[in-house]
Amino acid sequence: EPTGAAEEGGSGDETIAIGFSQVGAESGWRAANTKSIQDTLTAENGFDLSFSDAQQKQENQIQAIRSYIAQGVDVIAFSPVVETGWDPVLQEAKSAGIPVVLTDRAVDSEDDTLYESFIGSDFVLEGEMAGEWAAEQYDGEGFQVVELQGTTGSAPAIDRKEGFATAIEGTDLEIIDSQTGNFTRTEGKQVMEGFLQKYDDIDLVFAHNDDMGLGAIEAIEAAGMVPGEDIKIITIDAVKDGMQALADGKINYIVECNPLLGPDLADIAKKVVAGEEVEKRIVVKDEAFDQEAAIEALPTREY
Ligand code: GYE
Repeated sequence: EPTGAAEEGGSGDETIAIGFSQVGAESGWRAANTKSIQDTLTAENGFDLSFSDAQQKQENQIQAIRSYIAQGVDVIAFSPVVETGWDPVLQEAKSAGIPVVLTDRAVDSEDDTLYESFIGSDFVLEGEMAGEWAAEQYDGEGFQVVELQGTTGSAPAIDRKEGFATAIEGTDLEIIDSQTGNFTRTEGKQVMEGFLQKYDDIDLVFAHNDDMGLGAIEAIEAAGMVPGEDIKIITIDAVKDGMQALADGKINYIVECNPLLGPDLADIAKKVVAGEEVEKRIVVKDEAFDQEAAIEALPTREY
């Protein structure tokens, strides 16, 4: 394989073959994340991208990673659907000399030599920001809270749950039930329907992403109640549909999770392939929005 510079009128760089195993297409956040990756890891930017969608199944991701190893790509990137169970396949990549970059979600492994870098938000902090706002607004009102969790075993579900619980400790907000809606609108709606049948005094929904919150809105409206008023809603992500619902008063507060990870991934992938040192952890910064802030942000919102 030819290496190095001095080719005819080119960029001076060799194309980087990168395999990316995406979680799935479960949410608006995921769609924006996929678009960012596909728009950034382009031929013009020096990449040859192989992209696969694991449909929220770890075995599909493991299979995709194995096929990237077999292809002999220069770098593998993926967003692990769940936290545990990655050591064997990451060990295989390491033995093959192929660097791995984690984007969006973390793995739970004792051995941090199995990947080069992890680019993504601080999900515990996101949960805390959601819980702090809830406490500020509603402490003292004896609020009963139901929680719509993300995909069981995923980093954002585990961390957002923990962050929120920590932030409402010592207040009179009480989480009366918590179930997974798998980060999808359909399952968020179904789980909320179940909660509404089971409890007649739900005051607040904390949904681990906008899509499940949007599903909950449908269930609340179908039950003849007004989302954002009769039942308050806090979500995480701040994708367009969520921000629109916040602007419309159907959601009360959204903590952002920035999905535009393509540029950071391109940068890290280039460095890793060039054998440069990279930061082990790159934390993406997130804001939060109330109704007024959403109305202001919507016209120029990228995702
Ligand atoms: O919040 C959710 C998506 O891993 C941060 O996955 C991501 C989460 C995001 O399905 O909408």
